[in-house]
Amino acid sequence: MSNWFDCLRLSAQLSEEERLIRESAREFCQQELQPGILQANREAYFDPTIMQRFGEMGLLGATIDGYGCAGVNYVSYGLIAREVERVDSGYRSAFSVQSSLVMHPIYAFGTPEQKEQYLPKLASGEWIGCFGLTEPDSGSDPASMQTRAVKVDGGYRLSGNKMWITNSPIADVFVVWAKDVSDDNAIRGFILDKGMTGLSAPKIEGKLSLKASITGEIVMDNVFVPQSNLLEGVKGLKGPFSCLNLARYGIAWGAMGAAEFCWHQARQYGLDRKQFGKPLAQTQLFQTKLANMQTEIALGLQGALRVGRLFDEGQKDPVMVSMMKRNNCGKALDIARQARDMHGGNGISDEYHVMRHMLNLETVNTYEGTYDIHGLILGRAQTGLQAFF
Ligand code: TGC
Ligand code: FAD
Repeated sequence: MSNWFDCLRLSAQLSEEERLIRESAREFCQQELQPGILQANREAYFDPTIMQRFGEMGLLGATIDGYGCAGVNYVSYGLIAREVERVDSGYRSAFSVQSSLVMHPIYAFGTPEQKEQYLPKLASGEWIGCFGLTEPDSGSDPASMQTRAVKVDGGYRLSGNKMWITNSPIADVFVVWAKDVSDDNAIRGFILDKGMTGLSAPKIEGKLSLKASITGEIVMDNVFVPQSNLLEGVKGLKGPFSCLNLARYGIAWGAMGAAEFCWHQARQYGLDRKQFGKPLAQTQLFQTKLANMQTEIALGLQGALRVGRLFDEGQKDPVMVSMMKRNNCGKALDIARQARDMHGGNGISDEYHVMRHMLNLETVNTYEGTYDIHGLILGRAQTGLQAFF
C-alpha cells in the first residue's frame, strides 16, 4: 500500500532534528498520556503531574532560548502540539497555555528579574500558569473588558472577573490583562501569584468538552500587585494578541493531530467491521469519506508547516495564523463528526475515542478566536472594512 498516511510527504519536508523531536514527542504521548486518557476524561480530571512530565521532556516553552527551555524552532513546536493533541485537546491546551500564553509574555515583555523568577519553574512544570483575558461579558471582544488596575503606592490594585480560564484552579502563576485606569484605560499585563490576598480561582463544573483539562474563573477582589509584577514591555491589546498568535499557530497543528487520530481510527474500523457481507471500508461512501479526511488533513498540515517555516524566518503575520487556525479547527471538527458517524453506535462509546475528540474540538473551534471571528479577521484584511461592529 502507498504511503497513505503521509501522501504529501510531510516527513520528508522536516529536518533530521525536527523528525527526532516529533518521534520523541509521539513516543512520550502514546506511552505516557494515551493509556490514561479514557479514565481522565470519564472522571473529568487533569493530573497536574502531567505538566512536570512535559517539563522533563523539554516540551514547555520549547521555542524559548535559555531559562531551562529547549530553544527549538516553531515547526518543532507545532509538531509537538500535533502529537499532544493526537491524544487529547485538553492536554494540548495545558501545553499551549503554559508555553505560549504564560511563558511567552514573560519572556517577551518581562523584566530580567521576572524571567529569572518565573521561567525556569514554568519550564520544568513545577509551576503551572494560566492566562486571563476572557471575562463573563467580554469574549470575542476583549477590548470591552471590565477588569481594572488602579495605581497605588508600590504597585496596583486589580479588581474584576475572568471566565473560562484553562488551568486557573491549579495555577501558581496568573498572567492577567486589565485596564489601567490611571493611564487612559490602557490594557496592561500583570503577573499574579497564587495566594495573593483577594485572588481566587473557582473551578467551572459541568463541561461536556475538554473534560480532561481543568477550567475555572479568576476572581480578583482588590488584589494588590507589586510594581515588580507588571509586564513592562507592552501596552495595549497587542500584548495579549501577540501571545495568541503563537497559541493559535500551535492549535492549527494540534487540531490536525486530533483529526488524524479520528481518520486513522475510522479507517481501521471500516476495515474490521463487516456489514452486508463485506468490510465497511469496501463501500464507495466510506472510501469517499476517508479520501476527504486524508485530503483535508494533508492540506491542513501543509498550511501549518508553511506558517511554521515563515515564523522561523521571522515573518509572523497574524492573518496567516487566523487562516490556518480557522481552517484546521473547522476541518478537524468536521472530520471528527464524520468519524463518529462512521463508527455507528460504537462511535458514542468513549472506548473508541472519536466522540471525545469531537466534543473537544467544539471548544478548540471556539477558543482563541471563534471560527467566525477568524473569518472576520480574514475579511477585514482583504477588504479593509471591519465588520465586527
Ligand atoms: P484591533 O483594533 O484589531 O487591534 C487592537 C490592537 O491590537 C493589535 N492586534 C494584534 N497584535 C498582534 N497580533 C494580533 N493577532 C493582533 N490583532 C490585533 C492591533 O494592531 C492593534 O494595535 P494598536 O497598537 O494599533 O492598538 O482590535 P479589536 O478590538 O477590533 O479586535 C478585534 C478582534 C475580534 C480581531 C479581536 O478582539 C479578537 O481576536 N477576538 C478574539 C478573542 C480571543 O481570541 N480570545 C482568546 C482568549 S485566550 C484563549 O482562548 C485561550 S484558550 C487556550 C487553551 O486552552 O489552549
Ligand atoms: P462570544 O464572543 O459571546 O460569541 C458567541 C458567538 O457569537 C460565537 O459563535 C461567535 O463567533 C459569535 N460572534 C461574536 N461576535 C461576533 C460578530 N461581531 N459577528 C458575528 N458573530 C459574532 N479565555 C482565556 O482568556 N484564557 C483561557 O485560558 C481560556 N480557556 C478556555 C477554555 C475553554 C474550555 C473554553 C470553552 C474557553 C476558553 N477561553 C479562554 C475563552 C474563549 O477564548 C472564549 O470562549 C472565546 O473567545 C469566545 O468568547 P465567548 O465564549 O464570550 O463567545
